[in-house]
Amino acid sequence: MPHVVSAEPYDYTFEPSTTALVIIDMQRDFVDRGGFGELLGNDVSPLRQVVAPLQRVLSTWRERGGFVVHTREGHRPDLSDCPPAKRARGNLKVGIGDPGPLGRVLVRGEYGHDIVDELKPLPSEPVVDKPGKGSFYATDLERILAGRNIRSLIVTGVTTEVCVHTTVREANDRGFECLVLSDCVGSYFPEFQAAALKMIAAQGGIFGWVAPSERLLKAL
Ligand code: TIU
Repeated sequence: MPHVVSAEPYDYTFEPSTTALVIIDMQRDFVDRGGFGELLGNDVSPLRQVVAPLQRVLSTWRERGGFVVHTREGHRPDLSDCPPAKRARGNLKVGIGDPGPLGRVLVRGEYGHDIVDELKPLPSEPVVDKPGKGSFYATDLERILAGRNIRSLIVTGVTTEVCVHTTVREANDRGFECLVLSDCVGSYFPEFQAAALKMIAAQGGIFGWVAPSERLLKAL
């Protein structure tokens, strides 16, 4: 049965069996002190605020039997999948691949690279490891979604204007209908958070829809 969420710029309709909850990069490297996000010069505290509302959405979505996909940004330990340009960017003293307070920065298998305990994936939930900001670039996400006939994505995670936006744009071009939950996505910059959400729903929903999570919970 189709569900309707009151959203911007107009109602978002989805069929739960063809919808995935996508949780983007809720990794210690972005959300916790000492990780990649802080090494880039950011205050990570705004990202921590996303955890509690996202936990509520995740538990309700799981209770309803909904499909969940998690992503993680990061690289192979030998960094062979990290473009030198990405590693060099920012002239960081401690950057991608270097040992940091949470282990080697943005490297798969390290403590900082993994998802925070509060949102730990279940064994049945695919975790997509991605080398870029977008979740479709150089990953098998599209195959995973096609295999389940998924056409709609409820998008959450961090950061709003970087990995969330890139993913929504990639998904939109592939024909997915995306609802971004405004309190379940986070940015280090309040002004970017506001602008990024506006950009999604503007122009008749040029990239998709935006709503606070309580509206989704109500529909469920
Ligand atoms: N720096 C920043 O805002 N974000 C990233 O580098 N990656 C993600 O957004 N996941």
